[in-house]
Amino acid sequence: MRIADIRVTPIAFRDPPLLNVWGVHEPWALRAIIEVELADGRVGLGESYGDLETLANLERVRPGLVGLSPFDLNALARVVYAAVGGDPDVGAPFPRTGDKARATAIAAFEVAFLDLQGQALGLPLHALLGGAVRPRVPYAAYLFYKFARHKDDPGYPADPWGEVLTHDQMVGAARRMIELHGFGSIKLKGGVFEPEFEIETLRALRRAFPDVPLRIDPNGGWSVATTRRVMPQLAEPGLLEYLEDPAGSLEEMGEIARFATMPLATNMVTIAFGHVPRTVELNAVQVILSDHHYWGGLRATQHLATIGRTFGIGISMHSNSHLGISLAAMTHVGATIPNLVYASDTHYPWQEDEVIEGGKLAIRDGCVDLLDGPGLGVRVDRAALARLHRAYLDCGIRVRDDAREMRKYDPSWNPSTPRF
Ligand code: GKR
Ligand code: MG
Repeated sequence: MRIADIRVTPIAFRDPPLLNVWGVHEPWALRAIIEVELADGRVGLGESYGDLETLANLERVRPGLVGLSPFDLNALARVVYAAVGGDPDVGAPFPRTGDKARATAIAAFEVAFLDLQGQALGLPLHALLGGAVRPRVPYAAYLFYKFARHKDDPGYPADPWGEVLTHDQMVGAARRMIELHGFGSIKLKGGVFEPEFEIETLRALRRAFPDVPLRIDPNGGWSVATTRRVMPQLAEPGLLEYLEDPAGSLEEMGEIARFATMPLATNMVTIAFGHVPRTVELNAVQVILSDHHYWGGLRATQHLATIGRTFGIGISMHSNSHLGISLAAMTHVGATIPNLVYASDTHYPWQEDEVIEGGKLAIRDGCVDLLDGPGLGVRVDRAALARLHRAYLDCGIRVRDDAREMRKYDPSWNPSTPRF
């Protein structure tokens, strides 16, 4: 059972004008779809980032994988290390390090290898990963402030969510998302407006949904002093489940942890195994949002969960704009992690395009049910893949740049953090 061919196809799909600390989402989000094919025609699938750096790394790795068995995950890692190289970067700060590039490449192919293993054994991926500990995996309603439409006409109709710039509009968006998908937790993407304004939005959400756990994530947009200033408001009883990445460095998060009255979460300061010792030393975060796409794959996510259990750190999962192959992979691994104690992030409800057969996976009662087909349990829709690849070729975006997009609305926009 040997790998005969590998295809990496960059795609672009429609993305709404969602706001964050760096700017606003562009009309097209990029991903790469990975197909690892055996001589008998069976195909394993992966989904990763579609920026030029990731594509170049995947391309460097690709030829070395032909001829391997999809069961040889250690050989996959060796090929990636040899092809991507780079510094060990242990403890290097966000963003991107050589460590992250290697972990990203391993993850992209590992999911496809595991998909093939599952197909060969007739087992769903969650069974291959040690067995499901829950019948479905919970996700959170991921709310963003947003513009009603993109600045330049992207050639497709505006999204159905409209403008979300006020507290009432945010409550409306939450209501719609909960009606559509039954979410039982809410995450507010912050770092867009003054913290006091965003806390007012949280209070409005709390009034509208008294029992739903709430989180806010300013993506490192607040200074330590600002976080200290607003802590009494954030600490209002029952307001927050956790506070995610108020500040952008591990040391600052450690400082905030000394006066925060709620758990701190991160997908920005602890993003590689090399960051874990310092994280623990500082007690900087109490929740790590894993992301198999850059932690090194599904097995690495399980390793991280074990480390979390060792140090009493809760585990959840982070997301970027993504499609169904990623959601399937997250759901399989999420089902196997006993200490996945928080509903995970997903941008999926914001996405209108899909690359898998049968269209979008369902999120019901805030959860994705386990996929029980062999392997990942999803297949690529070749016509959709060709259409979204065409969109990639046509859209002209090659690297995500939310700041460049924001400068179309505000030419003086400066994305440097902390903003507040
Ligand atoms: O999609 O705008 C966004 C998010 O801000 C994303 O870029 C982050 O990576 O979702 C992420 C987060 O939780 O920080
Ligand atoms: Mg985050």
